[in-house]
Amino acid sequence: MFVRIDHVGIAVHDLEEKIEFFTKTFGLTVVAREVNEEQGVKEAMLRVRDGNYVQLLEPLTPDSPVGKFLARRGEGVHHVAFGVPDVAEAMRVIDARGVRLLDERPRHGSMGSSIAFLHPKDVTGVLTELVQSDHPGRPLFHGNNDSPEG
Ligand code: V0V
Ligand code: CO
Repeated sequence: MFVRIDHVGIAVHDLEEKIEFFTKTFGLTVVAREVNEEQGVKEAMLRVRDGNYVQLLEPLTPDSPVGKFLARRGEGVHHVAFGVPDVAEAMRVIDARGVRLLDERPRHGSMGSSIAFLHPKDVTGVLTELVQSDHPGRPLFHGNNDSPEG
């Protein structure tokens, strides 16, 4: 059901400072920025290639998911997000396989996507996100996964 690694979410204290670091150090480009009140984050998507991103996440409040994570563990990888063709269908199948869903229905995610989270304790300690997107910059999958292009 996973068609790509869509993004790696990284918790940061200062979004602007870390955008500067990732763009200057690795030559990545910011392709989207959003404040997501429901998720409690200010975030930026940095493109590695179409469909594959680094997501930098700054908490809006200390009691949000990313705020609590930063207080407990400090900056670092917060979640891994996989692209799926149909998030509602993926949720149904994964739920039936006994993994706890953190969302009852898909939520609004970056660049117009529909997202849902799985409990980290049921995925070997990894907070896992499902992403469905029909954004042109997020193709379902690449025709040839062996030859990355620019
Ligand atoms: C908490 N735990 C984690 C974790 N956060 N483990 C791995 N990765 C993380 N990010 C562990 C924590 O250490 C505890 O383990 C256990 O899970 C239960 O923690 P808790 O005290 O219940 O923690 P809470 O209240 O912080 O809740 C954790 C969860 C929460 C994962 C349930 O953060 C959540 O609902 N997250 C989903 C929404 C989210 O993260 N949104 C921000 C990204 P021990 O100590 O018991 O062993 S928004 C986004 O990605 C967007 C918009 C997008 O992509 O478009
Ligand atoms: Co994410």
